[in-house]
Amino acid sequence: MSNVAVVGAQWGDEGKGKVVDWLSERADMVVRYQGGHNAGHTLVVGDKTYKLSLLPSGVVRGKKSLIGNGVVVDPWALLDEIDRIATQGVTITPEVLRLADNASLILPIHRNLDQAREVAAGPARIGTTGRGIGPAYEDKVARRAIRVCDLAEPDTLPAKVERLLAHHNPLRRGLGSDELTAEEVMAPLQELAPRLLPYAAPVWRDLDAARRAGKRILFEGAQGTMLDVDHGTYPFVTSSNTLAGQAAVGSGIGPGAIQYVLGITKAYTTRVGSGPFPTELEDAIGQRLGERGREFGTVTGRARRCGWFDAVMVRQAVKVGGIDGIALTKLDVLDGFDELKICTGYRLDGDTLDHFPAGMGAQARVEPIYETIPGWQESTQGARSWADLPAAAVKYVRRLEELIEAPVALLSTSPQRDDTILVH
Ligand code: 2SA
Ligand code: MG
Repeated sequence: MSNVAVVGAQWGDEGKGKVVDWLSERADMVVRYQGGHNAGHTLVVGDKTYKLSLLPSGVVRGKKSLIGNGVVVDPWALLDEIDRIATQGVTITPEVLRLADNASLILPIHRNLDQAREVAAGPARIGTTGRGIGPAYEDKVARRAIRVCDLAEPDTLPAKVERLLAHHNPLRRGLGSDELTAEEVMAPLQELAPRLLPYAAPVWRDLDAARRAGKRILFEGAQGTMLDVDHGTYPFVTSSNTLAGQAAVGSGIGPGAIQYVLGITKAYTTRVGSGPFPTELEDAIGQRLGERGREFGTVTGRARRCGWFDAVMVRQAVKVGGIDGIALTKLDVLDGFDELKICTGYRLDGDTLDHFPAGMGAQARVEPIYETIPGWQESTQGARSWADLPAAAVKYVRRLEELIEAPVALLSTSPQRDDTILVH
């Protein structure tokens, strides 16, 4: 298996960082292709913990790391992250990190708008990370974004910024913020350009060269399938496509280059932010999952909502995203339960559904149909082989495979990279 795309099969935070790190040892190149610094990937390498948002996880191992055109890049956040990781002993140079010159930038106006809208929405808020992701993608699709390459063309930058402000200033006025001049937007960009531009490159050429040389490329997804702007719980989604199909478009390589899609899923379910969550547990069990699983957002520190494994949702993720195999994480969080529940279908207005409906109202109303299966009392934490697992845990995993219609290819039993079981 050479080129792999790693995607979240739930609502993000499935443990992609660890799996990408595990796989990156065998890869030559790691590529981010969507999202931005709303992502939070935690890597535990020896006694060090790295928290990455925008940088591809390969950087901590010195692998060539590409930020593709499909990513929205807050240049200040990127440079801060480069500085922060340097204090942990990881030096990032333009030889290691390449930033797509055609990637769109997240500017302070995007963050302002994201946060102001969330406040204005009150209880109807999306629960965004407040990083400006949505507004930046809006500007990209509306053809008025400032892109990385624009910083290298100072002559035409003022006109581009004027165009952008013609859209943003009325919005800012409406939300009670100050209007901005082109100069106010441009000056800080011009100041950071000399630090940013050395990383800028047509990364699709690096990918093409790598492909022709038979190098192994790892595509690192952010967020998860149910946060996909098309296939997720719209409008409670992020503003990018999070499925593996996006790996090709968001980096500049043909879809045939992606030879295996690895979906990451927790052995239970979590979600941060608002929106439907059929198997959510607002009781002591949910609390126990959150505590045992240390379920707090990497970026914002928000407590994650927790619930039972939703096999309907993951099966849908397998089908819409072309997932070939699953990496199952955090099985050990389920240790010690007498019994476990798995959602195998939904009930909606007297009907039984085998899929998650598209409508916002229907999504909010579906009720999970559960199957109950025996738990196990032994610890699975740190198990390194299938034989180390209690029989009931093996049964649980096998049942999930049947229900989601995909094999579990990897089993992760702790945040430590080596605590990973290769199943097939
Ligand atoms: P946004 O900021 O526009 O992308 O938010 C829209 C929705 O997408 C969700 N979202 C996420 N959900 C889980 N994890 C994410 N990344 C961080 C992490 C989250 C954090 O990995 O820990 O630190 O809070 C992530 N990014 C976006 C978000 O909750 C909204 O529901
Ligand atoms: Mg995360």
